[in-house]
Amino acid sequence: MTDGKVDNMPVHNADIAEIFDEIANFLEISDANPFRIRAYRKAARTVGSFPQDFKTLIDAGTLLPKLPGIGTDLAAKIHEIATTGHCDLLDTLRKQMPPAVTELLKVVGLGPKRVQALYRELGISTIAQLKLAARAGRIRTVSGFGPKTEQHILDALAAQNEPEQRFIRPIAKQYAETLVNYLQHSEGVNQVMIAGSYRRMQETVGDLDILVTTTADSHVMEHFLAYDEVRTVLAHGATRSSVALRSGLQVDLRLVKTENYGSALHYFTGSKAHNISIRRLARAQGLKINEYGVFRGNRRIGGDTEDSVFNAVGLPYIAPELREDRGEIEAARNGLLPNLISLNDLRGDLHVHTTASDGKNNIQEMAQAAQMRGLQYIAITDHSRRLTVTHGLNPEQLVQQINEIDSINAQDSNFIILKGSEVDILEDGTLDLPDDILRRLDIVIVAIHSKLNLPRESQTERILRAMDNPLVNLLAHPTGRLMGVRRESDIDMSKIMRKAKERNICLELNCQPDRLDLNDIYSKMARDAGVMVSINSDAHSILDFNNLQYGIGQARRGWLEHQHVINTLSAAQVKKFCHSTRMH
Ligand code: DGT
Ligand code: CA
Ligand code: CA
Repeated sequence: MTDGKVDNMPVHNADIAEIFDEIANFLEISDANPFRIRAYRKAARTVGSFPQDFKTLIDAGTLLPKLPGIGTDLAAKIHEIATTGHCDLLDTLRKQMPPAVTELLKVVGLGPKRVQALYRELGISTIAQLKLAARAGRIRTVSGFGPKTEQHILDALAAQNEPEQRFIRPIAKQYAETLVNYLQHSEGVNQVMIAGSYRRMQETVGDLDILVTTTADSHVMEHFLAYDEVRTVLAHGATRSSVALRSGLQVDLRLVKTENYGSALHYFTGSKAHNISIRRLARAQGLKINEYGVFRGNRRIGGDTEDSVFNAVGLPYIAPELREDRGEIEAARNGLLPNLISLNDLRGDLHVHTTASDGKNNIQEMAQAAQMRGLQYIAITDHSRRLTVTHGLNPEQLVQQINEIDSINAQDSNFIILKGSEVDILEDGTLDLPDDILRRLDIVIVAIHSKLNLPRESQTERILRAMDNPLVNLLAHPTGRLMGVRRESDIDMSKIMRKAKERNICLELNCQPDRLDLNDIYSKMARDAGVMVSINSDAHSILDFNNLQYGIGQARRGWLEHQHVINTLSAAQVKKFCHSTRMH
């Protein structure tokens, strides 16, 4: 997994510890002397928690300190691993084992004792054999195994074969936050940080990558494995472990040293493509980068903070959301990194539903909830009549709502409610409400909700035709995708963008976590095309304003700055913008 290894990366105590642990595993499987096995286990712990780098000591010609439980034989092995990155004994043991045993050990989390028992009693040495035996109920016949363990093995195997299950952010967040909180309460823990796609604010998360720094004698690894929510331990080592939670979410936990924290965080934040480009840049400058630091020869010149990693290769800090190798390194080099939008920049929300259509709260409740989140205005944009399942409004009902909003606004000048509608685009591209009523609104949103599978050309034409109506201000959830339910509609986005630019129509970045539509790529496309984006909750209840954070995450991945987003403007400016394109 760590392609850094081929870079001839410096050997650290953690690597030595890992090799000792692996040796102990193999010794255990091959029925070696228990004292010898224990000696390696103990050495792994001692080496892993030793505060100075053995490799550095050896390179400096310093004699290795005397350590409890480390005799001449083990000291020689430390020396061997530190200088070569390998251990002959491990290589020999590995060769003596059927190759799949390593796989059994790693993946199923059976532990050496059990792997050995299965090997000896049932001749199981491959995953396929293990699966057959478990299905046939033969595992439970081995002493020390019961039906429960057998089921556990079947579950673990099934989990491996499942098509990759990705979690949308709010779900991942829920599991991540409780776990982080749990880890933070473990003794001796300093920092707990989630890296990977989660930190890059990706719309879905494959697994969580958690980094932890600790004081010397922390038992955070044991604490992690003992977490209530752990269903299966997939791998267990001195410095890295992987588990599957009951939810199915996989978590990788890595213990890193405080002085390596920055480089480890950078490495495990990724993306992989970004890392590769950064390393290429480093190489061109005669430097080497891996999760342990930035090196010139054997000298370490950065890695305690992420800043130091970027600075070592001559770059300013790059926000995690941008790290996709989509031009961020070049932008950083040229001083052209975007000043990314943040949640605080939003002054209003232009897409909000109420009980008048399919929302759960009335106008005042929605307004109050938005105000409590620091917003200055919302646009009430209930569905139009065509959407009968949502109790869409007919012209009379919309007029009634317009009057109601006027009277609410008259009572309270601290918060502004804009009058709007989410008008359905009919199949022929005409709108579901007549112009004379749309003209009375502050903002007109259009969207398709039916016939989402039209062929590309007709779908695109349909939307373009709607956008040609001079009263239209905003195209909501442009692609119509619903993660886990349906793919995006087949539309020619560059044509839509061109029309939006020409007609000064905003494209929505809908913040519902299973929509996040526009996505990151399209958001950046809008930015590049000079099309304004509107980051809207599409709230159907007071709780939904909480979703704005996910839209902001996506917007940041799309390089958006506050000036690219219409609802960073004041209510008056938004009204003006919306009316500026109307022909009277
Ligand atoms: P995910 O989990 O599928 O949502 O996406 P990530 O980005 O979290 O990917 P993951 O969990 O496989 O790995 C976490 C980070 O570790 C990844 O973003 C970059 C780093 N990484 C993993 N494998 C490699 C590798 O082979 N080479 C490099 N350069 N970096 C890697
Ligand atoms: Ca991940
Ligand atoms: Ca991972």
